Amino acid sequence: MVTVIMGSKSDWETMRHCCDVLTQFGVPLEKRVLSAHRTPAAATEFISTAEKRGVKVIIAAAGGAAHLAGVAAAHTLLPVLGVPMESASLKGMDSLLSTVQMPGGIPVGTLAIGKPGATNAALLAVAILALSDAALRKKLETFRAEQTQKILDETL
Ligand code: RP5
Repeated sequence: MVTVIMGSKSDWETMRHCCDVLTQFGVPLEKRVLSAHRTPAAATEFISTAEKRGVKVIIAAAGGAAHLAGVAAAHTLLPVLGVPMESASLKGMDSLLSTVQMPGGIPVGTLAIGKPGATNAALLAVAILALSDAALRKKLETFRAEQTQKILDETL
């Protein structure tokens, strides 16, 4: 199972793409709005208990002073993938830097800003899970082959 958390419901329009990809691969997921700043106790409780619920990968999206992925990583040994949300004032550069610039010792695998990052977080989670799931690996191979063929078939 994969956990997808986001700092605000306003992140959902972007993060729905992440959940759509996980669903497309048949990966069970749980999704919640939880904030490192607005709901710190609930966020840490949810993250700390994720492994016991059978979660294997955590995807955390936040924008602005985006601390959710870092806080998540501090509270679990599970791999944490961070998705910086595109912010109105700084176009997501604030989110990107505050997600990616973790101190050595507590890693967050940071993806691209916005929709590409949301999609790729799901694909990276699938790749991690596929290391120990042959059926999922097959689905990933098929996805890549179809994607390649789609590009090769493009006409202009
Ligand atoms: C962050 O602040 C959220 O992840 C969101 O990207 C940003 C803005 O949140 P709202 O003011 O739209 O709730 O915590």
